[in-house]
Amino acid sequence: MGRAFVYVILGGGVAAGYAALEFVKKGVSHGELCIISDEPVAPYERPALSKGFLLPEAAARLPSFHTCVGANEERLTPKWYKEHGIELVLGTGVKSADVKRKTLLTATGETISYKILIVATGARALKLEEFGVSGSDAENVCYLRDIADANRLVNVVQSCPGGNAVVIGGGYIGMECAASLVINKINVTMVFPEAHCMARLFTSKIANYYEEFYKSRGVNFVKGTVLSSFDFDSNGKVTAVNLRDGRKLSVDMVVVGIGIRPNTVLFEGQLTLEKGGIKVNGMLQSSNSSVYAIGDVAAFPVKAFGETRRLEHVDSARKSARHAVDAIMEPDKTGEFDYLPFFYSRVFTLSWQFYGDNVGEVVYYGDMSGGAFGAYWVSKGHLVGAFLEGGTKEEYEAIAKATRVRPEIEDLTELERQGLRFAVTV
Ligand code: FAD
Ligand code: NAD
Ligand code: ISD
Repeated sequence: MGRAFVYVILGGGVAAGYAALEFVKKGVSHGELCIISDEPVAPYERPALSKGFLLPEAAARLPSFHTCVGANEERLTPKWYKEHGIELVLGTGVKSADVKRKTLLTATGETISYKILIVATGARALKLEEFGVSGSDAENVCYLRDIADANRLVNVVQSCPGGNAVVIGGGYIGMECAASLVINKINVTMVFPEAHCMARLFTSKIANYYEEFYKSRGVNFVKGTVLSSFDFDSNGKVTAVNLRDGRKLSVDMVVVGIGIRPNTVLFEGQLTLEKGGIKVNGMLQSSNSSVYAIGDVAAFPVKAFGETRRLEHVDSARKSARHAVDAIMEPDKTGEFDYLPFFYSRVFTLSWQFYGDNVGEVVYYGDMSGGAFGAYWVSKGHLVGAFLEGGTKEEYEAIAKATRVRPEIEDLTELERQGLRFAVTV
């Protein structure tokens, strides 16, 4: 038993939604495209889960944040897919893939065949067990990757009003969830192994600004140590977090954000992998010419840096999706993907954007005592990265443009003196 499609998108997250819209814009025919997702809902804007979804009042709920509203485009509801003749196979995991035969086997036992496959399987949250700690299954320990996790997190927050939470991890999930918990009047302690938060991107000076802001909102920081075990009550609920430095923190709930792993397992031994993801070329095409990869799972050449990168951000998912579809539908008109890495976050009243690469020397500018501030990264005599907190739309566009242009920088002191003005005049 099986069905056959011209195009199959495996995975139903951000990249899948943006790919579907692009297929329709490029004139895909009814019955040609199928999306298979193990999530029970149509593609949605995952970033909403750690922000609007967690608000105590007027929280975002589906269908309001189906893709592609995050990029101010059409909102693709299940009705939209139906109207455009796109088969949405939801709540259905794919258990195996055979890229030679061009088939996928679903958990329901159906074989779905394709001419072109787009792998958009994203990533899974790393579990504490992978770091030697048990307790992920406890009812008050939360992860956050999908809508089921987000619903669970909301229920746990509501079960302990005014309670104590420990947030494990000082990356994106840790920072955004800690802020959302504070807004929900939960007392938060963040625990992470590094010397400062957001260690993959922020310098210690930038991190210090955010940590001080969080402290002013009541967040405690325990840095340079990790969780060693949990204490449980007789119902299996976590009551305390034991840290490797010997401290014990009493808790009502725990949120864990300790990184992700791309979902490549179906393709191991079948496609070339790199940087933990599926290696693709500038057309997002893998080592098998009938298979493309987009979003978090794709390791693609970033032209500006002359190397292959795997990015874990929504803008990259959206744009790699569009580019892959263009490459499939209009190969003669489509050049190589030329992507400028873009990351952002919004917490409390704060909002930052970063473009490019955080390598080389750092030049700070602006007002860290409350106004807009930022930093430039300069490597091999060129501007390669730019960060801005509290900018206007025009200012963010300016740092994006400046980073793309990669102007030569001769004098770091002059760059510091000009500050944001430098980007605006590039
Ligand atoms: P995903 O959106 O994760 O989609 C993958 C899909 O594939 C999922 O539906 C999954 O269930 C499905 N799938 C996987 N394996 C199978 C299988 N075998 N069979 C069937 N289906 C399968 N980035 C930003 O830049 N800014 C933000 O503010 C931001 N906020 C975020 C907040 C949260 C809570 C999270 C978790 C991520 C956030 N990100 C943010 C990252 C961003 O959401 C991801 O980069 C983006 O979702 C990647 O898109 P994707 O389509 O590659 O993967
Ligand atoms: P992350 O990579 O941003 O951060 C992981 C954090 O885990 C590290 O900063 C570190 O503090 C911590 N850590 C590592 N090993 C640990 C250990 N043994 N014990 C305790 N802590 C440990 O990953 P994340 O925060 O889990 O986010 C998951 C994914 O979601 C990422 O791909 C991220 O890009 C994405 N996301 C992005 C945004 C955004 O772009 N605004 C927001 C939310 C989530
Ligand atoms: O990019 C994003 C983001 O940060 C969100 O919260 O997309 C979502 C949507 O704006 C939610 O509607």
